[in-house]
Amino acid sequence: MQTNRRQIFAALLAAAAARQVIGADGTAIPGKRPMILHNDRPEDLETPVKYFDNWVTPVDAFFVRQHIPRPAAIDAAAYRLNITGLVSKPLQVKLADLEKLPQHTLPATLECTGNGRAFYTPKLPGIQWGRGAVGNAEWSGPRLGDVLKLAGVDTAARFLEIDGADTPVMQTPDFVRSMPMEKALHPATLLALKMNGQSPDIHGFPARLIVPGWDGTSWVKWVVRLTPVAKESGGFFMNPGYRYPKYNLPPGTPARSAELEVIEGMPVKSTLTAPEDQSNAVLGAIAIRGFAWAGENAVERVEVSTDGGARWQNAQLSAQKLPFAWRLFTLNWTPQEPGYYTIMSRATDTAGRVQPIVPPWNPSGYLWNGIDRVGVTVEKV
Ligand SMILES: Nc1nc2c(c(=O)[nH]1)N[C@H]1C(S)=C(S)[C@@H](COP(=O)(O)O)O[C@H]1N2
Ligand SMILES: [Mo]
Repeated sequence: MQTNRRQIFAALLAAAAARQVIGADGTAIPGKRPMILHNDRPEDLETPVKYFDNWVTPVDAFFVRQHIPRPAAIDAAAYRLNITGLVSKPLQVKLADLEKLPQHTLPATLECTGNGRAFYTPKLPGIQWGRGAVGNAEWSGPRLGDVLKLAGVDTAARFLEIDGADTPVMQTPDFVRSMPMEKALHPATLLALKMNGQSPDIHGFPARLIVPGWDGTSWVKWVVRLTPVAKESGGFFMNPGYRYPKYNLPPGTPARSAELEVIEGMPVKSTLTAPEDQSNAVLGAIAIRGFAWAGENAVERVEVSTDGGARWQNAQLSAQKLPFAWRLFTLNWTPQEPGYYTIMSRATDTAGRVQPIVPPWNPSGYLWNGIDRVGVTVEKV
C-alpha cells in the first residue's frame, strides 16, 4: 500500500512535469496538458478556460468525452472501414484509400451536448461540465459523401448509421449513432483524418466524423462502420440517450418519451474566457475576452455588459464570419471605480437567434446556452 502510494505520487510529479493529465490510479493520459478531470476511465476531460486564448484549440488542450473505454491502439495498416447495408457493393476501405480521396479542411466548433450542465437549476445528474466541453479545430479529410460514393448508396437509404471501434463494457451499451442521409452527404460533413494538421490521436484515430454545426454526439470517433439504412437507428445513444423536449418543460419535470426528439443543431452561445471568474484585477484597462458560436450559422454580434446586464455594448469580433466555427470577441474596458463587477456576454447569430438569459430547461441538462457571466473584483493599489 505504502509503496503503491509512493509510486502514484512519483507518477503524479512526473506527469505534472510533462504537463499531462493523470487518472486516479496515477496513470498518465497521453498527450494532454493538465485538464479538469471528470472521469479518468473512460476519459472525460474538460478544458480549463485559461487555455482558450486561440481561435484554434490545440489538440493537447482539447476536451475529451468517451462513454466507453477507447479502443486499444489501432494499427493504421490493419485498419478497415466497413461500408455495409443499403449500398451497391459492400466494401472494406483502407486508410490509404481514404487518403487518396480529395482532402478538405474545415474549421468547426465541437461542443458536447452536456457542456454547461452544471449551470442548470435544479441540479441534474450526469457529468457536471462547466464552460470547457467545447473546442474549435481545423479538421481535414475526405467528404463523408465521397467515402460513401465508393460503395454507392441506394436511394432507399434515408439515414446513415455509424459505429466506432470502441466496444461496450458491462451495462454501458455500444456507442452507435445515425443521422439523416441529407446531413451525411452535406459537402461540409467530413471523415477527418487530421485535427489541426496532426493525428486525431485520442480524438478518434485514424478517422472521426465532423458534423459541422451539430452537437458532439454525432461526431463519432474511431469510425469503423458506415451503414446506410432506411430508418433512424435505435440503441441507447439514440433513444433514450441524447433526446431533447420538442417544447419547453417546467424546470425539474421529466419528459414522456413521445415528447422528445433527437438533437441535431446547436443553439447560439458565447463564453467569457477573461477575466477569470471570481478573480481580482487592478483598476485600469482590463481586457474582456471570449468566444461565440452558433451551430450551422455564423455569429453576427456579441454584446458585453459590465454592470450585470443593465447596459450592453458591442464587442469586437475576429474577422472571419464562418458558419460552424466560433468567433473570438474582445472588449477593452476601463472601470472608473474599484468594486465588484458582474460581466456578461450575449451572442446573436446570422439567423437572428439571441442567447437567452434563461435557457429552456430539459431533463438531461443538454444544450445550456444561457448568457455567460463572470465576477471580478477591481482594486485600487
Ligand atoms: N466512438 C465514439 N465516438 C464518440 C463518443 C464516444 O464515446 N465514442 N462520444 C461522443 C460525444 S458525446 C462527444 S461530445 C464527442 C467528443 O469528442 P472529443 O472526445 O474528440 O472531444 O465525441 C462523440 N463521439
Ligand atoms: Mo457529448
